[in-house]
Amino acid sequence: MSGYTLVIGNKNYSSWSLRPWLVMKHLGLEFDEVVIALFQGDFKDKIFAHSPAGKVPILKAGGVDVWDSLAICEFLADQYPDARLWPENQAEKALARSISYEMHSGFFTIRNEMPMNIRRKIDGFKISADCQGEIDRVKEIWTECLSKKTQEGPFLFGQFSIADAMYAPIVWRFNSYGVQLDGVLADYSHAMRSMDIMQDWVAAAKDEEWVIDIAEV
Ligand SMILES: N[C@@H](CCC(=O)N[C@@H](CS)C(=O)NCC(=O)O)C(=O)O
Repeated sequence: MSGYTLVIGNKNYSSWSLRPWLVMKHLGLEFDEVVIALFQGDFKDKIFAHSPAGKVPILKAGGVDVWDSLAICEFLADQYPDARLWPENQAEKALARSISYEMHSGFFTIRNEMPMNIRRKIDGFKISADCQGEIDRVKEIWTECLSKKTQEGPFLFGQFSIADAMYAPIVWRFNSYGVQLDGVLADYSHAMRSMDIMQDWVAAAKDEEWVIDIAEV
């Protein structure tokens, strides 16, 4: 299938947009990108012009529209089975799906208190007890995956998978707000941040001039 368009929000802030964008770049797909500056002017009308759900990201795939980050990732996994966007091993696939859906449906405190803001690097950020609890859960997840993985590679299941895409914004949040990572967790964060496709996203985020005040905590 060709003729993809991915509608996304500001690269500096839109954590949900980053996830399917990374997966599409990882697949090496050619696609058009429509970036909508969120929370500015008639941004909502611009989003509604693409999807009745009124949120980004949205994938337009040759007559098929898919919205919601994880639905887009699942659609791509179905379209490109040979790319193994989920691990092949059934136990690892179940774990990868569980942690991806856990991210998609939870971690509200991290999302609220530590918005993704790729440009930002803050010293002495005060982390609430609730937020610390969620940070500890993320560290537990990463530690479990990295210790159980059966494939070679620096990512949660060895090779890059949808699970890494789902946790990519968390990697940036930990980096921006100074969450300390050691050993294998520090290595994982470094591997994620060093990916060429991630660096391309970061460069574009740094070039953006839009500022969303509520995300500048
Ligand atoms: N569950 C959705 C969440 C999408 C979402 O909340 N997107 C934000 C940007 S990161 C958005 O469109 N915000 C604009 C608004 O809520 O009006 C997904 O996974 O894609």
